[in-house]
Amino acid sequence: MQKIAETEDFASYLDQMVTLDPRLSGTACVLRAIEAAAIEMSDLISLGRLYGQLGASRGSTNTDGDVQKELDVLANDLFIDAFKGSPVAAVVSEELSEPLVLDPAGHLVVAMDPLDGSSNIDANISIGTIFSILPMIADANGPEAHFLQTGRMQLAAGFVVYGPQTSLVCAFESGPTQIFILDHRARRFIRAVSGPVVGTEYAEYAVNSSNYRYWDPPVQAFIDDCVQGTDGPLKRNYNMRWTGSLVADAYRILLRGGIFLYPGDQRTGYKDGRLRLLYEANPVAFVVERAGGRATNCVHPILDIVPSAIHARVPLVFGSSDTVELVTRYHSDPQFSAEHAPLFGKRGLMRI
Ligand code: AFP
Repeated sequence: MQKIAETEDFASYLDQMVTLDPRLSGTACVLRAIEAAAIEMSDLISLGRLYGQLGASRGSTNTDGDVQKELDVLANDLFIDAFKGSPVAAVVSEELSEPLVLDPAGHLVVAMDPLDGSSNIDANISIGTIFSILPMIADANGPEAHFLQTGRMQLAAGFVVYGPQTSLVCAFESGPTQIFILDHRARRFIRAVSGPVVGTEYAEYAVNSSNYRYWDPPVQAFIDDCVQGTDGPLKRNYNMRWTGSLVADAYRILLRGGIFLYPGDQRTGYKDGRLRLLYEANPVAFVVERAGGRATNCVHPILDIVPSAIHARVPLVFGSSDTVELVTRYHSDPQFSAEHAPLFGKRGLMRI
């Protein structure tokens, strides 16, 4: 096996970041805990049904109202146990209705989706863990208050993709996004991409098109124009991908560009879309922006949004900066959107 330079693994990267800024030692401790738990998760997930009915429902529901899968709860417990050895004062998890207080002497809080994409478990499609590390705030009125900060306050954030490779995507407040791949033989994450750049060359959109009839007109107009390709006003042919797993779509966009949309829609409970601000949109926006991309709620930067509650949802659009800004224009400039509507009033090729 080729000798990997010591400076190229996740542990060495964390050491480098702490050397540059000793105040990050607590954050690095939390990230080491996430790394260890992710390796354990990767082992379990790779066994699939051999380990047990990981995709089986437990009869309980999470804050999404989604039925909890065996692996959802197992992942939640595994990461929370891992945090107990680090300065984490409290955790918000998609699997827990209220913040969980851990170390009262801790100075950090963590928001996480311990297992994102769990409806894909039995289909052997990539799933993931998403994490956001925030500083505690002074004079907070209860544990929840620490989490109601904008995403710009994140000290570090990222996600793990349990796929053909188990990859860890991470960024600190300062410095570019980094991508590490798990070497199962050495049981450590090795740096694979330092400073990925979300390109603008690749015309590809990720959206669940079955919701088309529920979208607001600007989103319909944008997707219509993508579908029309070079025959339409965008003069580009677009490809489409939808994995049903945010981390898989985010990883692909980090590496080759494109745009992801989960907008609000007219379905009950989906006014602000499906994805959660604290532990899905903010961490993804954090790493995408540090890779030169953009992330908005269709109009405003995700990282500027003050959470109204720990499980608040938010419409999410992220990816190549020019395309994200184009979607904003469809929303903010009705004339532009109308001009892009196909002539003769027919709303596009995708009337459903
Ligand atoms: P699950 O964790 O319930 O599978 O949801 C996954 C997810 O939160 C995100 O990873 C996907 O991008 C999105 O939902 C898929 O949503 P739809 O099932 O509505 O397409």
